[in-house]
Amino acid sequence: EEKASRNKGKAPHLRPPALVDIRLVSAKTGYGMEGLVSRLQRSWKCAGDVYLLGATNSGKSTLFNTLLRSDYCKSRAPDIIDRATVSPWPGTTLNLLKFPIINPTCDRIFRRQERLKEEAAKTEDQLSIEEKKYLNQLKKQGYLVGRVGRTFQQQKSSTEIDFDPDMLSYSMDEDPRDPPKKHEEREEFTHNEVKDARWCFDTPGIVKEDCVLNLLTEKEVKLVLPSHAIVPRTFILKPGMVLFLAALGRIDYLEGEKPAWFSVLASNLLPVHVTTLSNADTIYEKHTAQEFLKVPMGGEERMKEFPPLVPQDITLKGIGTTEAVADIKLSSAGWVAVTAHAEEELLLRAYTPKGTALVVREPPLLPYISTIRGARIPGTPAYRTKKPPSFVENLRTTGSR
Ligand SMILES: Nc1nc2c(ncn2[C@@H]2O[C@H](COP(=O)(O)OP(=O)(O)O)[C@@H](O)[C@H]2O)c(=O)[nH]1
Ligand SMILES: [Mg+2]
Repeated sequence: EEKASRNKGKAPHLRPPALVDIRLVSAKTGYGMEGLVSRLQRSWKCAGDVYLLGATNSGKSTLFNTLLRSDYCKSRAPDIIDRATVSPWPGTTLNLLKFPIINPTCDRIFRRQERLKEEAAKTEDQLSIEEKKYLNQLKKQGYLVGRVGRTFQQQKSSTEIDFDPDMLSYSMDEDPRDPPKKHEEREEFTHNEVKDARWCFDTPGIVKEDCVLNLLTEKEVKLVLPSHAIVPRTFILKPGMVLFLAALGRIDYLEGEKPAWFSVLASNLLPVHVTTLSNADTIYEKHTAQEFLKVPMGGEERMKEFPPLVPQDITLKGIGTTEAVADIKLSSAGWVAVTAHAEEELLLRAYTPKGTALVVREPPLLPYISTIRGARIPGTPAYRTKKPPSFVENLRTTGSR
């Protein structure tokens, strides 16, 4: 609405183009990717080049790499283009990487649909040993898993006769007279392959000023950015208790009647420590930059250059013991979903390093997250963790699972 009123007076060519679609995907596990490729191909007629834009570490290069090995990219390109550098360190994508986008001709779309149908009819047991192994690896990385494949394979060597009708039919973007090169030769695009090509670009991305990752070393960033599926960790806190997420975030439960649940969604490698208000400051001073709180690392020397934690008071009103009322987002270190008894008023004080963003997200992203927990560990405020099962899209499920 705000956008609409801002754009009202503007000339049509100054208005940002309308949002045409939103997709939930994981470039890392392939979830939703085939759907995204089909959607992008439907826009072929109206689109020119494609740019992947977003904040650093939002996953542009990972998305670029997944698109590179999908039907979105011309079949010769993955062999030629070095895969985009996926790096946890912001700004490492230095040169603009690009690949040529395949022209989705009717014939190609038909063959792609046939392949997708075949894939969806398979069960997990019917996959090859390698595919199964790969799928299990993906399940460790995320809860939503998908499989990304290619319909159009490049002829690999002159002995393998892999009949490709696109090589013989007349097409606008490829010259059928241009024979595929032998594998040993250094591959390069021919003039015909690139002269009318549309390109998909990876970009270095936008640096967010108030992001905690800017304050961290490469080694620290690797611990903070989750490499595996996050296992939610829930704790029950009484008023007067404090929760630390490494030394990057702190939440004090200052006032309230009843205990409340705090579910941490952050890299599994970041320690969570629960203590009391009276011990919190000493713990922070003594253990920050030590093994105990893990990040930042490097002892007193490191802490000299690290900004202090600054507080912000937050009041929340609970909506019941199964549904979180809000997320407290501790910059990019993670977030904590707070679940409290209905009508219960809480006063919290949350901290992030000076200059980094603390955001209260209401409503929360995953309202029922506190219900995914194991049994309470006796004598502690912690519950055993419970890893939710993964879901694989586009595979027929067997009765046994
Ligand atoms: N779970 C998950 N992690 C991702 C996804 N995409 C990227 N990542 C991770 O996020 C980090 C940054 O990704 P990268 O592609 O380098 O981001 P870029 O800076 O936007 O190019 C890496 O550690 C990736 O493994 C995704 O779809 N799911
Ligand atoms: Mg990148």
